[in-house]
Amino acid sequence: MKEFFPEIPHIKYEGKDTKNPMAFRFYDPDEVIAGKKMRDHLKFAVAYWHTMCAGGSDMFGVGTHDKSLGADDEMELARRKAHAMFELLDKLSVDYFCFHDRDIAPEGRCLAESNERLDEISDIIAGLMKDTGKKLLWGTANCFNNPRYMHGAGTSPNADVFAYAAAQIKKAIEVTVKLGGNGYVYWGGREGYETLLNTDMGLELENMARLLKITSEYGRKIGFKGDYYIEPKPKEPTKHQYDFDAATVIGFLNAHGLSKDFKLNIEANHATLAGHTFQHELAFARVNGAFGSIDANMGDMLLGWDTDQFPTNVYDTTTCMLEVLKAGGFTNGGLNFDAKARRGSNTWEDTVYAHIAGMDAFALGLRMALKIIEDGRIDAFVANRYSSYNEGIGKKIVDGTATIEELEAYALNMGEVMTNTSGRQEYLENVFNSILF
Ligand code: XLS
Ligand code: NI
Ligand code: NI
Repeated sequence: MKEFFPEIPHIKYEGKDTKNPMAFRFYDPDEVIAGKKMRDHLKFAVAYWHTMCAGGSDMFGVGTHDKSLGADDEMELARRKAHAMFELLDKLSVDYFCFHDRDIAPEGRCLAESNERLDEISDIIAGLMKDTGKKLLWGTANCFNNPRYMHGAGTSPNADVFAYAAAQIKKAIEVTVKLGGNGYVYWGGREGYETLLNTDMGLELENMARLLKITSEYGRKIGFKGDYYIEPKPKEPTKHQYDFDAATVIGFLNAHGLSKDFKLNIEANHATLAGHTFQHELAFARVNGAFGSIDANMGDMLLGWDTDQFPTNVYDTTTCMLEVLKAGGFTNGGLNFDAKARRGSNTWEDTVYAHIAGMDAFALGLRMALKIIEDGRIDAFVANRYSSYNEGIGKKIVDGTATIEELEAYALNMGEVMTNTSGRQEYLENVFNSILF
């Protein structure tokens, strides 16, 4: 195939002082730090739906970025998009991609035709993967766009819709397995409600679990060895999404016996929509053994929706990479840029600048997170803060050997708690800054 983006060069690492906008300043893919290449620490992925499909349309206007790639029918466009994405992966030194079924191949007139189209395009993608060594971070099914899903997929009141969604997800998992995907994501799409006046919440939640169970078990049967992820989001498109946040999803998975086979895909912008920090969601997943993968983006403090901006906030990328390192790094997961350039940034150069900005912000975040760990002051402070659990009554509490009577006797004898020491938040914030700058 011809080169689609002759105006875009191979993006190289030129170091932090370069003024070349088509270069990395912090991301040096093959540089080894803390025992691993940067590319293996960060495991960047391009999101097919944003990078190859989204043209900038919003509720007030049509697309601004022509992504038709010179094709004049939708299947020809699908073929070209596949080739064009691999050109971008190569030029950006991104090793992974993620897709929804309907991103790679447009929906046909019936499920059978949609499936045939998926077969054709996934053959092309498989060939390109073989030629380039690029990998699939995860696949997923778009069960929210088509009007049939207007009341949800697994949570639709209409059993025919449940059946259709199950069949669509079955095929999406098959394609994921065919492409050697490391993961499969379930984002709730329209699994939620607009009003409880028309909603049987109990049945909807049970059915959502049934859909996860029947499709995930099928994946294992056909040899899917990767991770299943749920991607929490509190609202949008529905007023209340059932997969509200990490805590809600972990509770749901436990309640339905699904926790063994599911981890979480944490998206930065979804965390803030839920009223949490990105780091909170990552930490909550990690301490519950459910940390899996990340949708790397950011929201806007002044806007209450999923703006899906490319991440450029280095505080957030640093605290994110601290959590990733504490989790032992990514296994099957990675950093998927579920992000798009703004509507006014309407050229392929802008798409590339956006990826460079996100990759450099995370590369810098990784470097800073390693410096914070190496410095050791913050970790040492936290360890010391809890040191009362290392001996005496504290040790008995964490070992589970302290009885309630013993705790009462201890408290009566103590009189009053005399040793509550300062949490030193401002000191720690200053240490954090002093390491970064
Ligand atoms: C939407 C979600 C979606 C998932 C994949 O808000 O972020 O893009 O990542 O279905
Ligand atoms: Ni996402
Ligand atoms: Ni999102």
